[in-house]
Amino acid sequence: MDVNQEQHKRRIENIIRDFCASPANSLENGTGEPAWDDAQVAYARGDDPLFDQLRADIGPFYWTPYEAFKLAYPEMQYDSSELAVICYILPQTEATRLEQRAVTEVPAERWARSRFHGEAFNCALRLHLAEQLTQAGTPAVAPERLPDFDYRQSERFGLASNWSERHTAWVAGLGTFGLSDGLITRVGKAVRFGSVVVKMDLEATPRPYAGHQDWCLWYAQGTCGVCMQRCPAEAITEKGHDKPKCFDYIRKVTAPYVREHYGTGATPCGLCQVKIPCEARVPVSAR
Ligand code: B12
Ligand code: SF4
Ligand code: SF4
Repeated sequence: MDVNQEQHKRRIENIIRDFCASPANSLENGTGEPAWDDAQVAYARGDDPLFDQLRADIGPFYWTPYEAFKLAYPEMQYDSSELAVICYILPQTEATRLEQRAVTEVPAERWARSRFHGEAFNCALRLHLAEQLTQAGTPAVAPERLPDFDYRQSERFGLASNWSERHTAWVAGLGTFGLSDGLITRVGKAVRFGSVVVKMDLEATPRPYAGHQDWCLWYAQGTCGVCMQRCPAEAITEKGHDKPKCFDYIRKVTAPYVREHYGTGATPCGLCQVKIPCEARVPVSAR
């Protein structure tokens, strides 16, 4: 990597690391306990052909990095080769994973807090990173925070957002999809993601996989399927993830439960993200 590239990446990673080390990274449970472990960062090129392929697969409403950037900077002249996408993983802490492993019907308190306060932190991190880069002369935008970010109906995939954090992470080499739909990363599936598009020349992180499901035991070796047993709504089957079933369970059961018992908002569940072989690692051995 040339010196410039190395400097740019170090600066980006320092912004993320410093923000994660701040008191904002909190479960807000009165102990100062952080919501997230150390972030992992990777990069994709704005002109990676996979972004166009995703749009073709998901639907015309889906944003490429070029389109997301255009919404923030409509007057600017640029092409997609001048853009890069910074993707990061925020791993659940061991304490949160341990507590979540013990539950079978509704999420544990730490998990609910990480979905609510931890995602608020993630939203702030997306904006902070974009703002810091923009102030330093490299315009940037967090697509998930754009006013037009929304859900649509994809002909092939049902409910779908116009910017997918985990598809972006897949392009950036961070992981592959599992039977449950969750993206399995080097630090497992019990994580959240964020991303920022920036007008900067950054080398892409190599993708250490060929297929989009390579790191799931079910698809790679025809074994496992443990996430099916973990789902109390029977929303995961041999055919994959039934989104409407999952959505209904979260809206009707887990969201009201956490509101009443923990005083947290948002839509947590994630029982299928722990007590499974891919909880905190890639379960498929390198071949
Ligand atoms: C809408 C949404 C939901 C909805 C609908 C879920 C859904 N769409 O799958 C509901 C409420 C059900 C939900 C539930 C959960 N969610 Co949610 N959700 C989202 C959101 C906002 C948009 C997802 C989306 O529409 N993506 C676009 C569509 C097209 O993607 P998709 O249908 O999932 O993709 C499938 C196909 O495209 C398929 N595929 C088929 N063919 C091909 C071919 C190729 C080449 C590729 C690449 C893919 C592919 O791959 C995917 C998996 O099968 C994202 C945040 C974001 N902006 O990305 C979070 C997000 C996906 N959720 C997340 C989490 C953590 C959860 C929950 C655990 C809740 C919780 N926090 O406790 C559960 C887990 C459900 C599950 N089994 O995965 C994380 C994902 C973590 C992970 N490891 O994957 C995200 C990324 C949020 C974040 N910022 O980190 N979620
Ligand atoms: S629990 Fe097993 S089948 Fe489910 S996503 Fe993880 S590796 Fe794949
Ligand atoms: S988030 Fe909950 S309801 Fe949805 S698939 Fe996972 S375990 Fe099932």
